[in-house]
Amino acid sequence: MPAWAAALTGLVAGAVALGAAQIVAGLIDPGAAPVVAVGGAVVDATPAGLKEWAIRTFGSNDKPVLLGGIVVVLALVAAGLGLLARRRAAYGTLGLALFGLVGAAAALSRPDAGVAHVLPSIAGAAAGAWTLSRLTRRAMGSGEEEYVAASRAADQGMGDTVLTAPAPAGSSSAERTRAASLREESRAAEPGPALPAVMRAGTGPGAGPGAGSDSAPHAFDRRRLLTGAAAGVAVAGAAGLGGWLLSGTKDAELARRGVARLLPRAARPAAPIPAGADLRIPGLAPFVTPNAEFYRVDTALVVPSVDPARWTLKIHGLVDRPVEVTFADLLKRPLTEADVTLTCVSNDVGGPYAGNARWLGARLADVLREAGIRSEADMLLSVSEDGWTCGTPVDVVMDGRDALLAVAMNGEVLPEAHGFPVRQVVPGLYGYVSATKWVTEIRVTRFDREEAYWTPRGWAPRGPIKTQSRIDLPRDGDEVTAGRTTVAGVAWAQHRGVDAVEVQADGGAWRQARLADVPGPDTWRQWSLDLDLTPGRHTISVRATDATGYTQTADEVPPAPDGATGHHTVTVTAR
Ligand SMILES: Nc1nc2c(c(=O)[nH]1)N[C@H]1C(S)=C(S)[C@@H](COP(=O)(O)O)O[C@H]1N2
Ligand SMILES: [Mo]
Repeated sequence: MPAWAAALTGLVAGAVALGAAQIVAGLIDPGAAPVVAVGGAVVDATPAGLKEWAIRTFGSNDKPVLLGGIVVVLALVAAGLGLLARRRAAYGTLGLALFGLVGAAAALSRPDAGVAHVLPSIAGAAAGAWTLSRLTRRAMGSGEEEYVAASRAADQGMGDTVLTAPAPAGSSSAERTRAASLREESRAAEPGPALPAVMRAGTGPGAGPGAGSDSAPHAFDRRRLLTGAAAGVAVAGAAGLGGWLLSGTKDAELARRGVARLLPRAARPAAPIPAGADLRIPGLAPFVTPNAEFYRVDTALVVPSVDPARWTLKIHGLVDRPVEVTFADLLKRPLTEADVTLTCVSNDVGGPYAGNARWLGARLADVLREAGIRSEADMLLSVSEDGWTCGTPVDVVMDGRDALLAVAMNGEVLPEAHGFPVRQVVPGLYGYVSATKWVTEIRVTRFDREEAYWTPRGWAPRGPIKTQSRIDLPRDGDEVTAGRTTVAGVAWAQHRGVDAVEVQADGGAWRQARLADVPGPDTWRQWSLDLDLTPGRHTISVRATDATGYTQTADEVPPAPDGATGHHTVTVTAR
């Protein structure tokens, strides 16, 4: 078999393996699909710096990029296995088995894994191995049933067209000669038992009726390989699609719609957002970030799909009365509404990982007090459906701010990507230490006893949000018309509040920007200032002062370990 054909058999076998794995994963848990499981293991094993680089470089495309990269690597390996299998069929089987093992091990290493999670990888490896041998036999014309069919057809006197199948009209005599000489080469190179298994297939025990005849049981047949490959690709595609459909995205969407009808009104509604909170300047981030545009940061390659009917929140550890709250229990509580801006610790100065929403949820402090939280507790280790963990300081949650177990975002049931059915929201803390999505457990504990997900990966155990400001317009590198130019952006210092924003052009004096209204200290604050720009290049910087009187430092530090500092600066050219 020519090299390209061997590589193709490997590729198709790989595709069938992934398709089969996907459909089995669809039945069990989408997170058990080998590509997803390996991806998850890669995410967890990736050094924090590299992960930050990926988030910065690919933004919210980081997950598709990673999954795409894994698929490309798998494709190369699968093609390589096809080539190896050409030397010895067992190599192909062995390689696929090895890959099944890697997939199964990765699936088992996931924090939410059960024993059944090995099944997709095993099914995939088996389907892949079967496909590889089937395709090879088909391409080399040693498939037994073809010969049975052919000889039957011949008996019935309609043989000619069928009998030509193993050496079709399409294959030139040159090709056949080449195949034959390749065969001779490999015989010479590997005598005796080392003969490639494919080559021996026709002559060994159980060889078909056509074996040994000269009608080319071993001749490479391009057309039969290509039709077989096409069938394999179709099967792989159908299985992949089936697995995706099975994987419950539709169920979760239905469940969300069901919950929408149950969503109670707020017992403690938020004050209306002041009319002056949104300056409505084109290019400026709107005061309320629409759900569809809200940034998303998490380690979940597949959005966990949680059935609210089966969801519970277990609260245990340093409490007098451990409880397990159901979704219905939670909705029965008096719900609080709050406008809170979330911010990611890995946001660069001027970066996009901040968003503001109106959340509806039960007050976490009330729930913890009812459970009898003990005085020695200083950390809430919350755990999500997919095993991610987060450590939140108890004093912050208990100090009266709107720390919520949120069920709705901007008047809608929580979107799946933002934690459906329940997530934490704590004003003033970066997301990695507060905003657990798909939360299922809160272990009341101590910082000196437990570590959350990001801590051993180089991030600070505690993460209060640093006072920050951002210029949204003009954007860095923009060309503007000389003369009056509006500069505008947002500033945040959650739970302290923003008291002032100043703008500096070309290193000159700091000038006070006009501040928009805010409903409270927990949201970002829009600001704007009109500058007079002469023709030429200009640098514009911004800094905020929070309600404690602290003014943002100009010192630049990177996001790790506890949040970036420095002034956001843009350079524009006025013409
Ligand atoms: N389950 C889970 N929750 C999580 C995370 C995660 O990786 N897994 N990431 C956190 C981080 S780092 C941030 S910044 C916020 C982002 O919330 P969002 O995606 O709704 O904007 O979610 C937090 N909650
Ligand atoms: Mo984050």
